Parts: sequence; structure tokens; C-alpha cells
Amino acid sequence: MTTMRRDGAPARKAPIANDTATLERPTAAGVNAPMFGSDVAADALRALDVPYIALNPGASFRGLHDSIVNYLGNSAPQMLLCLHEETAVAIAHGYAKVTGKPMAAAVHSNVGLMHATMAFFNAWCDRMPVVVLGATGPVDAMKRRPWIDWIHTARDQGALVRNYTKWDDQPASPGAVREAVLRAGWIASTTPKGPVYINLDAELQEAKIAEPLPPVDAARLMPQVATGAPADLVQRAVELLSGAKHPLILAGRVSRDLDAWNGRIALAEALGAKVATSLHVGAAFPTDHPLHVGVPSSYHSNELITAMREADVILSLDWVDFGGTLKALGGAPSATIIQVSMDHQVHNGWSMDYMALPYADLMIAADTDAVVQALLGAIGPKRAKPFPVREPAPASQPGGSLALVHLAGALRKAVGDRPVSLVHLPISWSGGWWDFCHPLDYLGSDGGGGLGGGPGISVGAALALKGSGRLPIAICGDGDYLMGVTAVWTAVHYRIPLLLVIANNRSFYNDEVHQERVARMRNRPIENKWIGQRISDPDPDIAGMARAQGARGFGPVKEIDDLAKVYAQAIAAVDAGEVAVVDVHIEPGYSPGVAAAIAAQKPDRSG
Ligand SMILES: Cc1ncc(C[n+]2csc(CCOP(=O)(O)OP(=O)(O)O)c2C)c(N)n1
Ligand SMILES: [Mg+2]
Repeated sequence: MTTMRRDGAPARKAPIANDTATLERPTAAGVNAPMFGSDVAADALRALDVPYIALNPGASFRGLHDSIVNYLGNSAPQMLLCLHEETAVAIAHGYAKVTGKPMAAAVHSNVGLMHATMAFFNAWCDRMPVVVLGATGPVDAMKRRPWIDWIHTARDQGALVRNYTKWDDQPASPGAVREAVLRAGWIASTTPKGPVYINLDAELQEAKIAEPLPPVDAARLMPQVATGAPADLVQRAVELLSGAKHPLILAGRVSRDLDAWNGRIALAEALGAKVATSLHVGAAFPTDHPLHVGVPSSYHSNELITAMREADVILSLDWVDFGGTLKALGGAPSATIIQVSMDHQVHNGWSMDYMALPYADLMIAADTDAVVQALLGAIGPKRAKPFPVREPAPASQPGGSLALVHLAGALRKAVGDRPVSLVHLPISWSGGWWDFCHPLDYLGSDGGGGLGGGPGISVGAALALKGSGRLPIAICGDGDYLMGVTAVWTAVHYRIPLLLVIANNRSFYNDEVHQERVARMRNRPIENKWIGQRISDPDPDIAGMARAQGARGFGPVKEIDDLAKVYAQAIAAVDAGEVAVVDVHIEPGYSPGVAAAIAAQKPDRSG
């Protein structure tokens, strides 16, 4: 008989096997040489050095599935079973947010790919590398089984995702499969990074290969691409920045590398430059540094606008929506603009995620980390002037009923000084609640604003952080959690410790803000804003959904004073290798700052 714990989850009898690699070991199949087309694809995947392939199965890639299990021995890459294809790609996205490297995902022909599309889009907008393998029923109609192979064969499946992938292919021979997989890994990993898709013909996967392919040295087919800056442009930037009285750095898309992080600090200090960061992307500069402008935000804070007004030279390190940010000045910027970005290389005619066209007096089309290193090399790491120590912001814990600010404050207290990675944050988060002092302290948003990405991205990030000593914490809205909730099962199944805290306002509240705005503009009753938005009656059992998938479920917590105890239990569970979900009932309503920022976005489409 299984004993039950007080939180309702069955107690585990044995200690948790914490090593993902020991799970789902196949019986040795004794296959040592590639025999089928899909064995060639599997070999090429291994050459990419992707540790995992997240997937939901399908007959269209049963050949590849067999090759990974029985030819590769379900190792390098190891399969991670997901309950939805969107989760599979989101996990790969989250993994890349930590490592900067792709892992693989596999999705069934057309229908699986259709499920996965939003996660492709999130990874695309986030410029994160992901290698997705898909499949089609036999391209040769003579080889198709009746009915099922016909509905699961579509011409040009890549068209479903072509507008938000860097590249796609449908190779037609084993040699072309190998080349396509290597090219996919190479293109995905080359800055600007992004998702890629390869569609494998079922017939080609399952056909015997006539003879083994000649061996190749994969590294020679995936050369390093120089993304440094031309010396003359670096020199021009050095002159501009050294001559500036009020330089400002907008630190946007940068890597998670600690040396690069330290380089940005050294550069800012050498120049005496102020630095702004954004919640759209991972931590780029210590938010408690005296040179940091205000707090990181997804909107244009007053401090940022003031800093841009005062600046005489602005250095953008691939700042997301640089053009739109400059527009907040209300006219052409008076500062000289240096834009460091390679993003234009992936702009296309379908997705407007390239955003407003920014001013650029000096354009450096190079990798942001490399340019900072080059600038630092030329300027030297000396301090221009001493920096006063910034007083820590007082922990503001306003009274009233439990709100997001209390959820955040109590969590910050519960984790203390231990290293933590915030792997996901809800829309209404305020950057002043939690300082980021290491590149892995915060990993950025979902990229494409696709709701439901949060849980999967968080599981992928937690997978990459496993064994790092960092506590992965995801804070998700209830709407986001409910859309992507089955990612919890994959985390539990593969022993990926993660703390998920649900900011549960029982609503798609962001859109209540919008309905209120529309009602005000039209002079209609704002008290109707909740209709078609509230997730209540019944309240979904958030913790119960976690327990039903083998995770520890806590809550709903409804009192501020109960948070500390519940967090302590949940953190202890994660430390013991489990997945913990804490349901926190917060007041519907955004902090005045966030609500005002949403409402103040221009143009407001009122005319
Ligand atoms: C796939 C998708 N569907 C719908 C939306 C529109 N949308 C943006 S925010 C939001 C509400 C989010 O709800 P929740 O995660 O609970 O956060 P809250 O706004 O309540 O803080 C919705 C529906 C979206 N961005 N993505
Ligand atoms: Mg909500």
C-alpha cells in the first residue's frame, strides 16, 4: 500500500534517482553500425553534441525513434518524453537560455508540428537555438498506408514554421540527411541564433542504406563563424565613448558568460557609463550596481527616458526594440547612437519582431560580447571615478491583502543568500523586487509573448541548471501555467528539480487591464472587464494538477503570513530533488506602476 503525505502526494518509497541519464535504459540491441536512413540521422544528431531530444512520439518518425533507442542506446541524445509538442520545443528553448547551445526536439508529421508552432515562435523572437526534427508520411504516394499516412503527409511542412525559423529542409537521401542535420546545428548556433526545422521522409528513415556513408569530421562542416567587430569600427566607437560626458549603455541580448558579464561591468566603470537592462532578456548587468539605471523593466521607465535624454552617446548592445525605446524620447535622439547588433541578418517580411527602425550613427554588425571585449581592450579597465555604494532598496511590503509584491518579497526572503535562477517571471513583475547579480540570476522572458510557454521553458532551464547548485525558480501566471501545465510531468518523470510558484489571480488579468482601457475610452462600464477573463467557478486546483503529475503541490496560500512556511517546505522538496508547485492566490490587479505602463503604451489605438 502506498502511504500518502499530508499534501496528498503518494510518498516515494525509494530515494529519488536523481540522475536523468540512468532513466529509461534500453535493453542492448547489439547494433553497432548504421543500417537505416534514420540511423544516419541519429549519428548526425550525436555529432551535434546535443544531450537531449524532447519529443512527443508519432509513426512518421518511428524509424528515428527506433534509431535513438536501439542504435544510440537512448543516450547522447537521450529522449525526454513530453505530453505536448509545444512543451518539447519550449524545453529546448529553456535549455538554450541557460547554455546558449541547442538541444533537439522531435515532433510528429504536420499535426505535431502544428502543436509546436507557438514554441518555435517564442524561441525565434528570443533568438534561441533549437534543432527540431519532424517527419512526413512517405513522400512517395505508393508507399503510403491507407488513410493515416495520407492525412499525415503534407507538401512543404516547413512552410508552417518557415517565417519564424532560420532555416528548414527536407533531405532526400541519407547523405543529404546527415548534411542537413549538421547544417541545422550550425545555423541554429550561429549569431543571431534561432530555431531550425528538418522534415524527415518516413520512407527514407525506414529504408536500408545501400552502403555506409564515408565518415566525416563534423567539426570541419560546422566552422566557427567570426562575429567580432572590424578594428576601425571599434576604434571609432572608442573615440565616441571616450569623448562622451554622459555615455549610456543599453545592455540587451548578451550571453550568460560570466567573463562577458565582468567585461560589461569593467567597460561601464571605465567609461563611467550608466547602464540600463530589460526584463525582456536575461540579466545583463548587476541591477544593484550604482551605474544601473533604475530597475530592469519590460516598459520604458521614466529613469530610462531621463537617462536617454541626458546621454550624449548611447551604446546599444542589441537592445530589444531599440527603435521603439528611442521613440519614447518623442523625437530624434540628440545623442550619438552606436548600435551593436547582427539581428538584421534574420529579419524577414512576415514577422515584425524586428520592431521599429532604430537610429544608428555608427553600426557595428558584430556579436555584443565580442564588441565589449574589444572596447575594453582598447579603453582599459580603469575606473574613471569612484562609485558610491548604492543603498539597497528598502524591502517594500505594503499592507493589504496578498498581492504579487508579497509573493515576491516572501520568496526572496525564503531563498536567502543561496544562488537562485529566476527562470521565468510573470507579466506584472516589477524589476525592483529582486536584484540580479550574476548572468544566470534571471533568464529573460518567453521571447514571443506566447502564453503557455512559461512551464516548458522553465523545465528546460531547470534541466540545464541541474547540478549547478542553483535553485531554479519559475513564477508563472495562472493562465500561463494552465496552458503549459503538462510540462510538470516531464520534469517529475526525468527528475528535474524545479520550484514553480503560481501567481494565481484567477484571471487572464492582463486582458482585464485592456478591457478596462477600452471601456474607459468608450465610456462604457469598467465593472464588466472581468467577463470572459476570470478563471473561476470553479477555481482550477493548481496544486492538485501538480500532485496529479507526481509533483509536490502546495496551497492555495491565501494569507501573507503563511507564505514563509509553505515556501520553506517547497524549497526543501526541491532540494530533495522534487518538483514543487506553490499556488498563491493573489489579488486580481497589477501594481500601479505596471498597470500605468501598460495603459500608457503609445499609440493606444483609440482613434
Ligand atoms: C497564446 C496566447 N494567447 C493569448 C495571449 C493574450 N494574453 C496576453 S497576457 C494574457 C493573460 C495572462 O494570464 P496570466 O498568465 O494568468 O497572467 P496575468 O495577466 O493574470 O497576470 C493573455 C490571455 C497571449 N499572449 N498568448
Ligand atoms: Mg492570471
